[in-house]
Amino acid sequence: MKNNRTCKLAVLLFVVTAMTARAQNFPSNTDESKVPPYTLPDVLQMPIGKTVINSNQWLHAQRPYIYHLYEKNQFGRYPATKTISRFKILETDNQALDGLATRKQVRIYLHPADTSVYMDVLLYLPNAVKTPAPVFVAYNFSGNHTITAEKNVLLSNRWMYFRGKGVVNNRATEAARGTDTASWQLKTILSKGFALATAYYGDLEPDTATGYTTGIRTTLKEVLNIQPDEWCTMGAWAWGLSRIADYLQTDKNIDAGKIALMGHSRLGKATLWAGASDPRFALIVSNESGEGGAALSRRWYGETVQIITAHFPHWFVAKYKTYGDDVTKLPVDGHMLLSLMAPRPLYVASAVEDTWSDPKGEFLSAREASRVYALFGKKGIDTSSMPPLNTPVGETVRYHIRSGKHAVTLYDWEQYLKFASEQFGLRR
Ligand code: GTR
Repeated sequence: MKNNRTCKLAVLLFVVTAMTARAQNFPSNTDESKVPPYTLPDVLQMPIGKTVINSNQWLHAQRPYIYHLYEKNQFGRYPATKTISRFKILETDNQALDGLATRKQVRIYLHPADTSVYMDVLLYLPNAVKTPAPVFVAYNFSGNHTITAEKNVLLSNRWMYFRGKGVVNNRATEAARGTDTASWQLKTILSKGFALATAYYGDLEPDTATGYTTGIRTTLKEVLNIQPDEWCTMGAWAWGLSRIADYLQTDKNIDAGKIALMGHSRLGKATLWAGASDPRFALIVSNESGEGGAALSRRWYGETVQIITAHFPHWFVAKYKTYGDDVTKLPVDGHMLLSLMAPRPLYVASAVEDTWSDPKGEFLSAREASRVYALFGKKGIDTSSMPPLNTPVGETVRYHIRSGKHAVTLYDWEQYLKFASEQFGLRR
């Protein structure tokens, strides 16, 4: 009888322990007092044991080493291309937005023969700027037609992940036109003298686990000589940003030396990988990119590697998922991804209610990456405590935490435009 009870107790204890271990593995934490201590890999520590002491060592040894770690563990290979894109101007209006801008819609054909493989770029150029304009490049989440109410902007016929207003059976309808103007602040961007180039991220690959079967990882497999599992959805999206840069370099109204990249959330992660992979992007903005982007995976707060790879297995290469159980084995962390932007200006932004992206982790990551900027004589973020709300800090690396939710707001754009004007040496 006693033995029996002991046995039952032992079984119960085992089950409880197993459940607790599992619960500790899986959940996310949003209680700062529960964040356990952690140690980040030292971004300046070379594999041969030495510490990087100058920009030359960084550029020629440490940076390629860290970039390779990202290829291997998180994003896969970034296929090289011999400018395969062809461009077709589908539409132009030099009196768009009541004369404020010239609108162009450009189709970028990505396949040498198959004309069904393309992405459509919506470009607004500021009419008041008579010289080639600096430009912000940023993907949109639900089609070019959502960023403005202008009637002539082509309605995307692609599959839509987000089922917002006007999306029926995962396809856009006319009712979706202009439904996301708040995230874009077109008039502000243009009146500050910047152009804006945007494209729908789903033009490259639908945002699902099987999206690769119809996306560029399949349609361009032979052209780019890369198998779908050698890269990932994030990689495909990032690569598409480089194709936008290909076009912008050919447009005489654009200053190709002043191409800034901005990305929000999942597209912020893709943006950071594009910034790391393509030096033509002269300035990079991460808006609440969170886990797998600017945030620190080793800091147990908000989304985790385990959660993100369970929900979005296609976003990263399969290897990334293997670190879910023990993130200390991951050879990289968010600060190392940010460091790959150096010495180019970098803006990292969070929102206070967006705990899922771990604002503090994003801040600490930007601060840590600033050590690399110091090698170039550039000042990044040198304060160790989080700044107050709505108070940007830092110079070549800048950070803010905004009041409010996970979004891109007018406040965010105002900071990015000011930052880009300063960093590009423009008087705006
Ligand atoms: C969430 C995801 C985040 C972030 C976000 C978004 O569901 O967990 O990593 O990328 O989506 O893109 O809106």
